[in-house]
Amino acid sequence: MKRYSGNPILTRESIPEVGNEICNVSSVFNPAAAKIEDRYLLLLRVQTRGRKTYSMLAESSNGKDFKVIPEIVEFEGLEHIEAKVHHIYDPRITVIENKIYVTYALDFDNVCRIGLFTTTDFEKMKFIGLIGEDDTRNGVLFPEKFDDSFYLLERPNEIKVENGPITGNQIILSKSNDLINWERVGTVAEGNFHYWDELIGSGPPPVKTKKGWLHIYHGIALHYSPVYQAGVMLLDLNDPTKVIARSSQNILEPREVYELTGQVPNVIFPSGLIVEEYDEAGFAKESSEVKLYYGAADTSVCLAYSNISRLINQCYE
Ligand code: BMA
Repeated sequence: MKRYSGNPILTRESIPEVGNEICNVSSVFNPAAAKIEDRYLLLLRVQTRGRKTYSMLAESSNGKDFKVIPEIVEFEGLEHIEAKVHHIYDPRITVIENKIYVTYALDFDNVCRIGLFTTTDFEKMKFIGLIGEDDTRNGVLFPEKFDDSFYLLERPNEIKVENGPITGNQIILSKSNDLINWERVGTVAEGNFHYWDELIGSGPPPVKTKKGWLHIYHGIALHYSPVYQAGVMLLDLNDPTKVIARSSQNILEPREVYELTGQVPNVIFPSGLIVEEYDEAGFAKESSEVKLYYGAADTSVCLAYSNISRLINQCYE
């Protein structure tokens, strides 16, 4: 990937004041992305100095210069959950049959779940339900239904890292025909202990290409302190539990000062992806530019470029 020279594209200074809560915030990071009728949208994770998490929207006409809208995104329907939700964060946006879905991680007392929401305007998120496994994160919906089912990649939290959160080393596939009841289909990929991707989790939603589902994910190397990087894999179009190819090297790793230092150092967290061109059958064009939006050091939002054919080739390297 090639970093945009104007990085970071959003910092704490980009966040306008909203009421008493959003004022001189700590950080903005891990954005979801969508391009809707030529408008580039980023759904932002904004963290206050009280370590409260809010969602805010930024928009742009060129995908580089974003303006943050001075409003807090509202969540509707969470009163149906009995347990206390502490944080709602790390969104991913998927548009399926013209309907906008957003998956978020929801932190409860001792567990993390994936919450599924739908929205028409990004001002209000309507809660659909808690989906996937009982303790899980990094939930990402596929952009289309197949075999009459919705498909979800998720990362069950099964590993406790010293001084860190409960995390995991496998991405699994789940399916549902009503978005409410989900069943595990199987394992898609596992972490490679001793290498750059010891623990893994999905990044943005997979992209349909003629060669397979192209999927960017994060890998964590567990040195003395973890290093988060981005990698890429290609999954079978009909059976995404089959990995066709997976890059042995990362495609983006912390190197710039804004990635090396911050609230959590050494973090590149890929979470939003815009593919500029699709063909008439809905496959991403191999020549299409790709914009990857990522959180840097849990502190700011950055942009990196590539194209579909380079990313596919990288899966085989
Ligand atoms: C993960 C998630 C991400 C975060 C990353 C690095 O466990 O909490 O939101 O960016 O850690 O701190």
